[in-house]
Amino acid sequence: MPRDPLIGLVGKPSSGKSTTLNSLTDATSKVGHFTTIDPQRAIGYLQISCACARYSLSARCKPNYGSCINGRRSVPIELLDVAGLVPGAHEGKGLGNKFLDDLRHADALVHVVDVSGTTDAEGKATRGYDPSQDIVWLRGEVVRWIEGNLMEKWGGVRRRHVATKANPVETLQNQFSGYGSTPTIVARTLDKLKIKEPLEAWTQETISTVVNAFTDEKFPTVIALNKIDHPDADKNIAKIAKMQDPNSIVLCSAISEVFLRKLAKQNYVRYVEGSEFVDTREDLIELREADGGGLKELDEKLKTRIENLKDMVLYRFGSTGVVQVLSRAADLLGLVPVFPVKNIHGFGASSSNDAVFRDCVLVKKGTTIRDVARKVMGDAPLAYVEGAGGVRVSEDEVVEIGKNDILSYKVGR
Ligand SMILES: Nc1nc2c(ncn2[C@@H]2O[C@H](COP(=O)(O)OP(=O)(O)OP(=O)(O)O)[C@@H](O)[C@H]2O)c(=O)[nH]1
Ligand SMILES: [Mg+2]
Repeated sequence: MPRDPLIGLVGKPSSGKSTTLNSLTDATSKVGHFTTIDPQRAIGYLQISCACARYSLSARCKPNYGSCINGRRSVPIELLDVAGLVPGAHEGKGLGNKFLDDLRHADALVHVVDVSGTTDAEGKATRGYDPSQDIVWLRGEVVRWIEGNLMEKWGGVRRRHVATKANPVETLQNQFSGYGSTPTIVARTLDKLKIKEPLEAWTQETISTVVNAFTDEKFPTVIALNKIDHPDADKNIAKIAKMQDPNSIVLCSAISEVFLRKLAKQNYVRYVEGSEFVDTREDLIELREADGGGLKELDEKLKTRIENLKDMVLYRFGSTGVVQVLSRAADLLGLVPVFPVKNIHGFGASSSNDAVFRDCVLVKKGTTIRDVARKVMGDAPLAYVEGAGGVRVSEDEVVEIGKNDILSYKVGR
């Protein structure tokens, strides 16, 4: 059965992993140096465009989990806050081995980088540190952890490979299954590399190349440049932007998102999560909204903080960026939101006032209608499946955004 997708947050101590997690969830994981000792799982919300928008049914869209506002739906997704990694983690430094082990089940990683340069490689306070280094060494730690585990057994692996006349995909998959790998992932890794030598003749260099490519396939990584609210961030962002694939980078200020969500919860501001829109009572009165939207009065100190946050983050970057961090991870994974409905004509509703599209599941690209059925219904016997328009669809077909993503499963023999 396909597991729910899991996004792992990694980074050195004090880069802002727990703050990022908190900004995306309602959990309160403790914030501070080396405070995260055990992996913490929490539910964050991924913003997607909901199927209700396609049918102009947004007014009646009432998700069982998460929310949907004007067709922007927040779907729960599992996040894992891994404790801070330091250089040498793969050799056990700073409990690194244990922390790396926690990553095994992640489908994608978010590397939270302190782009302000105010913490060194170990997470200690400093000024002027070059955060582009963190991107390089952290990736190196992940690769060397996997490579180290493989090399420990390589002699035996090679002998068995020859003795059993296995193919390289089988042999490697046996070694990589502990990372939640699949034969498809291993096959894709090897296809891209086009290695000519047989596995038993692989040199150390070839093995490193394979592990590197496997890391790319198994752990697609978003680089979240955090703390953009800090005045030192700009020059570091510019440098990193030149070195990295722009698609892998997202700018964010986790602390700003935490602050805005807290103020919104306490009814001081109206804030659309992930957007640049923050309104205070005064703003709303100016916009002729009676009663200032029912918001509370702010004191001068809070007003100034909000103004600063708008100037330093929202107006310059368009948002605090954390919602976009998750969206980018979902893009890298090619996640597809699927909407199982009872009634394919009413989209879940039996009468015209009922709520529609109550359920939504996130699956990885390449998932079939049958896989989704197993996830949604377990072992219940399937009679047939209907797609949008009430047409029957084959269980072998793959689900995609806009195609086979609204499904009605009929049970029975
Ligand atoms: N200026 C600024 N500070 C931030 C931001 N995000 C986090 N911080 C601060 O950075 C420090 C560390 O944040 P944490 O979220 O605890 O960092 P962590 O990566 O979870 O650290 P460990 O659990 O020790 O690995 C705290 O003082 C946060 O307030 C941000 O966006 N901007
Ligand atoms: Mg933490």
